[in-house]
Amino acid sequence: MVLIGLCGKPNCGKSTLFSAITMANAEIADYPFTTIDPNKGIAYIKVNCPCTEFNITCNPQNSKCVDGYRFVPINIIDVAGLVPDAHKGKGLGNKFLTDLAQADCLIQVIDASGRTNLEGKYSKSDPKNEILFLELELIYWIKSILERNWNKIKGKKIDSVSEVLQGLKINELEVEHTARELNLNLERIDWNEKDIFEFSKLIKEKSKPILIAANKTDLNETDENIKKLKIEFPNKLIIPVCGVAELALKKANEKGIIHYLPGNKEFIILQKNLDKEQEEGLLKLKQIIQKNGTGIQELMNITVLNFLNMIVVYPVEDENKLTNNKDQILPDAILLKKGTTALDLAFAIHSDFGKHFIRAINVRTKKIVGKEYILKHNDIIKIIVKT
Ligand SMILES: Nc1nc2c(ncn2[C@@H]2O[C@H](COP(=O)(O)OP(=O)(O)OP(=O)(O)O)[C@@H](O)[C@H]2O)c(=O)[nH]1
Ligand SMILES: [Mg+2]
Repeated sequence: MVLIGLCGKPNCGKSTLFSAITMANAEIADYPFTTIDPNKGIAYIKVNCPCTEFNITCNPQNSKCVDGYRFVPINIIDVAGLVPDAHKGKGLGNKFLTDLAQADCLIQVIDASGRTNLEGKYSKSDPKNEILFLELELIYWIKSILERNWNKIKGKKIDSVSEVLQGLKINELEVEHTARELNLNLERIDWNEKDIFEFSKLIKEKSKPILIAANKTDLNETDENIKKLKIEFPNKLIIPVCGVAELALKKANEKGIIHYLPGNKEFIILQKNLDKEQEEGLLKLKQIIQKNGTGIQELMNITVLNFLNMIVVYPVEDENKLTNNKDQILPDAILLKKGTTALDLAFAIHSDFGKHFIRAINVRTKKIVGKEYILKHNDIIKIIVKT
C-alpha cells in the first residue's frame, strides 16, 4: 500500500493533521517534541464511487463507500519534529527519519501562520525558512546513511550504493542514473564529500518528493504568508489546510452532533438543543470551511492522484452484475500508478491471474482490451484467464 510520511519542524501541527486524517488518537500539545515515537495509521483518498453512476448499492471490501463517495485507504506515518542541525544531533536528531524511509513521498507540514519559530517555540517567524531547512536536513540524513556505510562502498561499484540505500524505496537503476547525471565514478567509487552531498541531494528529490501542507489557515496571517510562499517557491505544490478544524469536524461527526463528509465545505447540524459553547464552536467551524473547506481531503487526494500519479481501478469478475465471485458488488478499489496495464493489474490481483491472462473487458464500454491496455482512472475491469 502507498505510504505517506508527515514531517516538519516541532509544533507545526503534524499530529493534529495525522489525527484528523486517520481519527487515531495521536498526542497533540502546544509545545515542541510532543511526538517521540512515530504514529502510524490509515488515511483515505475520496473519489466518486461508480455505484452512483450504475444506480446500485455496492459492497466495498477493501475500502468504504459513504454517500456515493469511495474512500480508498493509504498508509500514513507521523514522526517527531525535525530542527535545524538535527544531523549534528540537535533536538531529537535525525535518526528517527528512518521511520520515513519506506515512504513514497513526504508531506511537510508548516506553520504558515508564522507564529512559531524553527524550534517550534512561539515567536514570529518566516515560514519560508521551514521549507529551506527541512530540505537540507533530509539531504544530510541520506548523506549520513552513505557515510556510515562508506566501508561497504569505497572502491566498489555503484551497486554497493543501491544496497546501502535499499531501505529508501529507490531502485538500482535510479541510483545508477543519479550517479551518471552527476558524472560520478560508477566503477570504482572514490567520491569526495561534495560528491556525496550532491548525490544525496538528487536521490532525495527522486525518492522522497515533498509537497507542502500550509497549516493553520484559521489564523489571520496565514493567507498572506501562503501567497508569498507560492511566489517564492513556484515549483512547490503548496496546499492550504486547517488541521484543528478538520479534527473538530470529524469528532463532532463521530459523536452524531453533525453530519460532515471530509472534503465538503459544509455540514449539517443533527443534534437539537446545542449549548452555547457548541453553537459558537460550530459557527466558527462553518466560517473556516465555507470558503475552501479544511483542505485536508484535498491534500490527500492531490498527494496520491496528482503528486504520486495514481489512479483508482475496480476489478470485477461479472461484467454485468459488477460483482466478484462472492456476489459482492464493486468490492475492491485498487490504487495503481498511472501507466499500469491490464496485465499489470492481473499480476497485482494475483500472480496466477497474471500468468494465465488471456484478455480483459472494459466494463463501461463492454469492449475487449488486450494486455497492453493502459488503465484509466475509474475503470471497471474484468480479467479473463485461462482455466
Ligand atoms: N490555530 C491552529 N492551531 C493548530 C492547527 N493545527 C495544529 N494546531 C496546534 O498546534 C499545536 C501543535 O500541534 P501538534 O499536532 O502537537 O504538532 P506537532 O507538529 O505534531 O508537534 P511535535 O510532535 O511536538 O513535533 C497544538 O496546540 C495544536 O492545537 C491549526 O490548523 N490551527
Ligand atoms: Mg507530534
